[in-house]
Amino acid sequence: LEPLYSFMVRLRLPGGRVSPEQWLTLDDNAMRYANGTLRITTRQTFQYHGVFKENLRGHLQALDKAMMDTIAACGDVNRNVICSANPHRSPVHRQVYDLAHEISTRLLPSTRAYHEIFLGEERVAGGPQETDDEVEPLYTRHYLPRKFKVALAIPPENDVDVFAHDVGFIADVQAGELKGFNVCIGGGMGMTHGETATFPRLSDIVGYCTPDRVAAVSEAIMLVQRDNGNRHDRKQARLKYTVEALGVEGFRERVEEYLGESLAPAHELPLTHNGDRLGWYQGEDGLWHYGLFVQNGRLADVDGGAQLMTGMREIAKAHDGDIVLTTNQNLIITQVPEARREAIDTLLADYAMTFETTPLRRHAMACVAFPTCGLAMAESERYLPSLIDRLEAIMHDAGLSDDAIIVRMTGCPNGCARPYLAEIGFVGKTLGRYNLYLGGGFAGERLNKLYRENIDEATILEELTPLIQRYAAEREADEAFGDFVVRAGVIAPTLAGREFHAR
Ligand code: SRM
Ligand code: SF4
Repeated sequence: LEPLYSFMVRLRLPGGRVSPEQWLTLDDNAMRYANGTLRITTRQTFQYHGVFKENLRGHLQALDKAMMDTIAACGDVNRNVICSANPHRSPVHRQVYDLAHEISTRLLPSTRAYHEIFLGEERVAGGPQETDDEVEPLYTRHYLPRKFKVALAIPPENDVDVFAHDVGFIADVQAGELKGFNVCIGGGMGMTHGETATFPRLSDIVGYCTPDRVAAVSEAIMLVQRDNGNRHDRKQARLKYTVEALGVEGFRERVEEYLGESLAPAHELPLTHNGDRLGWYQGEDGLWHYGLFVQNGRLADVDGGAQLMTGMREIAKAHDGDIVLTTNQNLIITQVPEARREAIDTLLADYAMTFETTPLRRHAMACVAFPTCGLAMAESERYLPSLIDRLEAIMHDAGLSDDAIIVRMTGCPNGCARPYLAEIGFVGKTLGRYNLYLGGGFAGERLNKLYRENIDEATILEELTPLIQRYAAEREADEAFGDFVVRAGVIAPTLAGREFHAR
């Protein structure tokens, strides 16, 4: 007899696209092997919670049959590669999605261990497993110092928070043609409360490359990190600290050495906003796409409320197009012909999947935290919706019901919902108490800063009410809340990660 071990299972799903058939497998697995819910993550994939050990193999084998896996979704490897949502929106979106796949495949560990352990593949004696270096040409014996993350954005949208990742690519699109990418290095969110040597950092733009070099550039950056990252202190092991140690120029020069060529000078590629396109919109080929708001990414059937699991199952049965996940924990029902829109609308209504909501809620994100995350210090996914109720009332009273402010919450400082980019960020300290951060940029271009420490809900509302009222009264045309609090001197701007803790 052994303890009742239960696991979180995370898929590798570069660019977040699944077919309706794959959706039905995902749904069936949730019902059969997990807790009956699916969780869309901030990296455009799915997590399952509550998978008992005895169900693990069956679960992964069913995913394998449907051409999905969980390889390298966790660990000191290249993680799920994310890109601006919806490959069906335009040919450029498709090209960028294909590049996300190319990067993912190129940086995938080559070990067959997953296939042997979970899929019943036989280990071949004398095969390449015999020498570790042969098994992992890129990762070699010791893998990376820490996780490694890549994101691709298509301006003007910054839905992926392109500066938050170890590597970011910003697409250069001219007259509908993909010409190349600005290359960014050194982003990351995680930090530890009270340890100022740890900090979130936005990446630096270091150059430009053509689309055919994107995978090679990703690999070169990963190898520089593999060989120069800090392997003594895990809290200093992310690429952002290697960039700090080597200097941006020093890191770039090493990348160019590994690559055997120089990066071209960066282009001017403005990003204007983050967040997702929700509701109906038309792609360049005339087909329609429906962006569905999924609160904090949790698909579940709620008694007397939204039936997102059943509703999406019925949509997957009735729909020919793909379903695409976003990096803001939402999903898109894609490739709907005009004549099928009404049928989709009917299903959305039948299962109460859409509800009137404010821009404030639509832009809010929370990490998982309790009850499944072992690192949580405070509630997040289960608490943020009720805090948004209260913030909505304050926004309403201030005449701002139609305005968006980016609010994000995490249950600990690891930063899984990228809270240090929010205009209003909450980071858990202990049960019921959060650090409050202000001043992030609306387009994901500026970090926020600590405003109040370790405060409960009553104090949060006390602090935010006058600020929101002042914003309503004093803001300039189109001025975002994060920009306003910086201009008004409420908070100092954070211009570099090292300044994050400076008051
Ligand atoms: Fe995360 C660890 C959930 C995106 C930074 N993250 C965890 C773990 C696995 C807890 C653990 O190690 O025991 C969480 C599982 C909770 C649960 O019960 O499901 C967890 N992270 C998540 C997800 C599900 C949050 C969400 O609500 O969507 C996201 C899944 C991503 C995926 O699909 O691959 C998730 N995590 C992120 C992001 C955002 C991103 O990648 O864009 C970050 C910040 C960006 C970054 O990496 O810098 C992030 N997670 C962390 C860290 C801190 C890393 C650091 O550099 O300090 C940890 C802890 C660690 O690695 O030691 C962590
Ligand atoms: Fe868990 Fe912390 Fe990540 Fe939230 S931010 S999911 S509490 S590790």
